[in-house]
Amino acid sequence: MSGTPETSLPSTLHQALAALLGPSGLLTDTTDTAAFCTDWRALYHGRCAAVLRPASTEECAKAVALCHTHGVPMVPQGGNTSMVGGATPDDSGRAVVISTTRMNRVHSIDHADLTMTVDAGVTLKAAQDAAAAEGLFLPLSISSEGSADIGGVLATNAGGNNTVRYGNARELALGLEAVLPDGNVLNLMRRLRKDNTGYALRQLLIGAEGTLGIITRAVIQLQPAPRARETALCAVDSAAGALELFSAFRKQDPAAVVAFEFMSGTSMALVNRFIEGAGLPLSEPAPAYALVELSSPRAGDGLRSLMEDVLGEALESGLVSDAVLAESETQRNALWMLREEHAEAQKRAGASVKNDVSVPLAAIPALITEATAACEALIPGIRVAPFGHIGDGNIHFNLVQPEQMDAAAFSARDHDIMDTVAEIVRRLGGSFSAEHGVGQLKTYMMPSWRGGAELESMRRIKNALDPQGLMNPGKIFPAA
Ligand code: FAD
Ligand code: 2HG
Ligand code: ZN
Repeated sequence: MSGTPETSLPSTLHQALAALLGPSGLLTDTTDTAAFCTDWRALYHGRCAAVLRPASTEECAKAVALCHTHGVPMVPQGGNTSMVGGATPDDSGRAVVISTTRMNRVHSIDHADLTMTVDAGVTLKAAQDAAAAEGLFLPLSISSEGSADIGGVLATNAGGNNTVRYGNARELALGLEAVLPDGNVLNLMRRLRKDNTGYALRQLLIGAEGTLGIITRAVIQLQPAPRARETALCAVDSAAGALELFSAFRKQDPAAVVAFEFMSGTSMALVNRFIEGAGLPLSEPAPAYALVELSSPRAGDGLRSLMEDVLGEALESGLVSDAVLAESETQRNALWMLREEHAEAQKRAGASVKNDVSVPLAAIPALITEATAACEALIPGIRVAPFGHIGDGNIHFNLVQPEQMDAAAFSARDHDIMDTVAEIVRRLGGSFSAEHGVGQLKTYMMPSWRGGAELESMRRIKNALDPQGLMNPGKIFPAA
């Protein structure tokens, strides 16, 4: 049975969009649009007047210009993996979702410049694979990379598993093209490493969560492919232990460390319980774990001896109680699976509240101890399941509902929990959102965290580029 359009576009707009985008570029049936109106976490269930799927920058620009003329709100969407409801329309049914999935060409790879030129709708995984096929490496890795696309990772300035060595998405983008809220195309596709000619507008679009325009193409910096790689899972007694281990690796060779991830015993136990095929390759469960990866573009770069030296000493001193080194790509994948399935495992464990926070590295042990005590006092039985990119100071301080508690009752406490953790993070000099952004989930935190001149400057920039407030309304900015 086919669904019915819940809301209709103004008929002149509908006709113009149909003529521009064709049948596969314009979806109005609710059975087709429903998936675009719910987020990965199923926190938000919006509605939209239509989903527009332009196949090129030109089509996207014309579609945006038409929506602008008709005063129709637009919600840019890539892989729809936002953790903060960033790509979900509100429930008014007035907005259109503009999906980039049909803009999906890898245009070129330049071996001299070490860059790739890609459309926004190329998934991160497809971009990584295209680079690998040419003996190169795209150094951005996130668990959602099979769905998240280049436009989405740039719009959210995604971080991830290799940020510790190569930086966030922002650091990787040399060029950008975007359609502004009025349909004008901003072409910043210069692939220059040096270019000091006024404001770096591409950096404004990056991390703007779709509130300033729709990213349509980008030039991404690549690296030579790794030829040597060592991966180990280590049992430690605490986050402080993991940090000490991180420091030991960094002292030996900071350039070799391409990932350093933390997993609490509780969060690892959820992976082992809820993810098929997961299994801890250590003699017994530990209070916490570190996953470390070293890599080099030079084969036989002595990484194995670096790994063995550092771990040997750490095992001897008791800093690490047990460790396993990957002896093959299959084993490496199995170790990474234990880390990458954390989000999925927590989703299956029931309702959860996510705090994607960052603090200075030295404050991580205090964050974990203090926030654990505060949350346990707030909701007895709450499951404290932190994990994350400890080498970047970014901990996903996630809380899973008590086993016997009603999921809706737990979710209703989300602000209590977020505020409790946020106050500790604030005291420790951190940020309430390290990599997932603000979206619609965390707009309420903006005035107290970014208020005054900072939020006012953001509003002025928004108003200058989007005076009608049509581009991704309700995101980043709290209602005035
Ligand atoms: P969407 O979810 O579609 O959109 C995200 C935001 O960007 C929205 O505000 C949307 O309006 C905007 N947007 C999307 N495309 C465009 C565009 N072309 N132009 C302008 N604005 C646009 N994030 C991390 O940083 N690090 C992680 O390690 C990480 N791991 C994750 C693991 C899982 C399992 C999941 C579900 C999410 C994870 N995330 C992570 C969050 C999310 O995947 C990232 O933020 C990702 O970058 C979003 O990409 P997307 O294409 O899915 O964007
Ligand atoms: C990760 O690092 C993602 O795996 C998801 O950022 C974090 O589930 C989360 O909170
Ligand atoms: Zn993360």
